[in-house]
Amino acid sequence: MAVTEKNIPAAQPPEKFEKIRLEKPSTSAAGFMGVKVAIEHVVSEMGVGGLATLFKLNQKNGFDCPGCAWPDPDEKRSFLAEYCENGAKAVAEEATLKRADPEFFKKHSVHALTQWTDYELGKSGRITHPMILRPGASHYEPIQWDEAFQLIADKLKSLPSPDRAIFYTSGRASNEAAFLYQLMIRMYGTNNMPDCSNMCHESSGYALSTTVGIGKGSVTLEDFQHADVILIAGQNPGTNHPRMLSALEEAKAKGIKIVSINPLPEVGLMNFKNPQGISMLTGAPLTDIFLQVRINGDVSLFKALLKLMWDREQEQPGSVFDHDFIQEKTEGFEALNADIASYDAEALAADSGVPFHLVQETAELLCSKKNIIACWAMGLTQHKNSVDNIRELVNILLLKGSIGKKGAGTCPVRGHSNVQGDRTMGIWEKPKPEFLDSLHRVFGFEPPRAHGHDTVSAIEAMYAGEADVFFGLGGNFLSATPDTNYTAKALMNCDLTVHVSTKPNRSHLIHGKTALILPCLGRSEEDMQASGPQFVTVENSMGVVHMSRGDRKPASAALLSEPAIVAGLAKKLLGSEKVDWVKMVQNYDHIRDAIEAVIPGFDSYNKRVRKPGGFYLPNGSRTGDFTTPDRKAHFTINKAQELRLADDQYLMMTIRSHDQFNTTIYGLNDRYRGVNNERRVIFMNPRDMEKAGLKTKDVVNLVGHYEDEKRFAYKFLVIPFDIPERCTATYFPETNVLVPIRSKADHSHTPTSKLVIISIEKAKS
Ligand SMILES: Nc1nc2c(c(=O)[nH]1)N[C@H]1C(S)=C(S)[C@@H](COP(=O)(O)OP(=O)(O)OC[C@H]3O[C@@H](n4cnc5c(=O)[nH]c(N)nc54)[C@H](O)[C@@H]3O)O[C@H]1N2
Ligand SMILES: Nc1nc2c(c(=O)[nH]1)N[C@H]1C(S)=C(S)[C@@H](COP(=O)(O)OP(=O)(O)OC[C@H]3O[C@@H](n4cnc5c(=O)[nH]c(N)nc54)[C@H](O)[C@@H]3O)O[C@H]1N2
Ligand SMILES: [Mo]
Repeated sequence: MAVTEKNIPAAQPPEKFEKIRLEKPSTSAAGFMGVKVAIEHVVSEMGVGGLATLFKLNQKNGFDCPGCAWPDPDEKRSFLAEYCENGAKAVAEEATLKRADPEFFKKHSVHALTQWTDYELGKSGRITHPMILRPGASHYEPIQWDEAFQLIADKLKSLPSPDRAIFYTSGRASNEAAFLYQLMIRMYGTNNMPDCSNMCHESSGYALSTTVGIGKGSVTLEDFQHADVILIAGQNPGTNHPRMLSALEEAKAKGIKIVSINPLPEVGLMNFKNPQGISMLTGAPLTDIFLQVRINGDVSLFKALLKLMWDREQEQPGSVFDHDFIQEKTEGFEALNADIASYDAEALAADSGVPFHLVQETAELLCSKKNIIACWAMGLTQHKNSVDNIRELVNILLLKGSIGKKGAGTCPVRGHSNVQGDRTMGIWEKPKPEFLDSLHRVFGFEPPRAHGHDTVSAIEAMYAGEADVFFGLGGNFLSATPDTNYTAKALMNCDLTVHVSTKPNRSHLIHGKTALILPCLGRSEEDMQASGPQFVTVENSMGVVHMSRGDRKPASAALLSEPAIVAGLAKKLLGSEKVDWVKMVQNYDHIRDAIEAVIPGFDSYNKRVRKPGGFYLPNGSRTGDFTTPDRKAHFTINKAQELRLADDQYLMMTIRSHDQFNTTIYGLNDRYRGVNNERRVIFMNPRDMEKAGLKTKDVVNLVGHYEDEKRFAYKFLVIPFDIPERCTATYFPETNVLVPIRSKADHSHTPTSKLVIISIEKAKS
């Protein structure tokens, strides 16, 4: 077997153990403990004064939570503050009083910092000054903004082709920053705009736009209160979208049924105590039916449900499917109908790992109810057949006519707080021709038409020496992407790597010949420009565009806002003939005017977005107007992925602990899963442990198997857990080293972070 790359230790979190403490997993999420932990985080990072900041979180005149993209209620906002434990952690992390200033970088060499864990790196605090690592130097040193912009512009101008530069975006960038950024990049001449979406909901975007005509979800928060059934597949809201639990709790109180589809009995979904007040449910579980699917068993499960629904429809025609809707609004029913007829529901259920009687019970529910909402996240999107996963869910909704009306529809629950807005603003390597035509019309330049690199192909290009400059607007490219050793080599091949960041991360340490860190303001901070304090705008997971205004004193006087950083570079790179970059940033209303001129749906942007709560963007699938080329919603025929495991092999999913935001590690506890003070763990089924002769806390090495390649992740502690046999779970990003660069989803190219084939070896002590 081929061993792919030698591990580059500096590129990965150090293989050192903390002091693990195991408890029984929690039986309920949030509650008083959630408030306590939130307050502890805020006070330890920001002092007692920090608590006042929480009151502005997600209020109509406050700032948007830098955590997830779950929407705020249109009308009622909770009396305390519209925050959750993990939102509080996100704010504390950004608004920390700790500083990674020039002294910090003088004291610690880049090499020394590589020995720090991601947790330690993040806890060093906010970066205060622009920093440069010159060729061959051991330490970052300060640089003036002007000199930094000139250096980047000179390098970009010297490239033989603009396509030799890569411009990454992470989903926290505001609409204003994202719009200016893509404008600069396209005027420079490339569509090389990989973004975090490529690793996240790209599969949702692809599946939805090709079936229902728009890559975004169709439901609003209000719909949750009018559904009959809410399906939640491959999502852990208790940790990653905690405010969703409040919506689910309200729905539950109305008798709406909740079905969870997950290899893990995630505590938040099973049981939730509202930290904001007295629970409406006296401790009753949220989930009505828990379908403990094996990793990647979803297509089989959905097909089994379809077959059982189909059987009922044959017995009592018209009782299950919505034939008026199918007739009027859809395309492809005949083919799907013929396909379903060939399924064997019991065999499919067996393949999915879910007991047949639970599949029957769920099918029964779906047969008898009309309004279904399907929610999903990374458990469906990060597989080879992730587009099929989502299209199969869409099939269920379409057969029931459960989209385009109140209380029903699609709900891909987005990750980063403005990841959806960034796409709307044109951060995409495959821009639509109409969007480019618009840019041409408004700004009078010829935008590049050829598609650019997505995340995976950008890494491959840098690895192959086909790109010289990497620029990241936010994010942590090295650690968030797959195949850490391969990506490290790719970045190290560059002449110049630049990161616009708030805090130190591993991407600053694995660098090109020259490396720059450009520190920016955070969401909670006041953004003062020539015309006065500015607000920015963001779009949440349900297509609401609204303002976000910070008022804290910036972490350092030397910080620039993201729009100001982009404009500063753009002026040096492109001059001010076609776009007056300085004017754009003096007052962000000018940027919003430009957005209005280019992007449909933003009429009277400046006026409407000043309205508390903002406005909804147009969304055809919400109203049953499917904007596919033939104006129909499309049924699709999908396939389960064929998997063959050797006797000693397992499926591994990489998931988030309760104490992290992606690669930012808030703490070392995964409270709901009962793991404290350690992240280097692998969750296993106790029967698998027994068969493999493994005991709790045994130290193991993980070996990834892909085609004839092997990859290694060293030193993990075995933890027994309620997870299907042959399935295992580890935390991202510690095991990204095992996710093969070439293992990506069909169509969307999302790395298969939820399905890695591994074997487990006892480590030599
Ligand atoms: N606090 C906090 N909030 C966050 C984030 C964070 O890191 N921390 N990250 C943000 C981002 S960018 C995103 S994209 C979202 C991520 O939100 P999630 O998608 O909830 O995050 P993951 O931890 O990746 O969890 C995926 C869930 O899918 C399940 N799963 C894995 N494989 C499968 C499968 O094959 N089938 C099914 N049915 N389920 C499966 C896992 O058990 C887990 O419950 O959260 C956002 N919000
Ligand atoms: N194995 C595995 N890999 C995954 C995933 C998985 O589930 N498993 N999930 C994938 C997903 S869903 C996503 S979205 C990606 C996330 O990929 P990224 O978005 O690239 O990663 P983050 O960890 O969110 O980025 C954190 C860094 O952003 C910077 N930052 C924070 N706030 C700001 C800000 O306001 N402005 C700027 N400019 N910078 C800021 C900080 O310096 C911080 O270190 O990872 C993907 N990778
Ligand atoms: Mo994400």
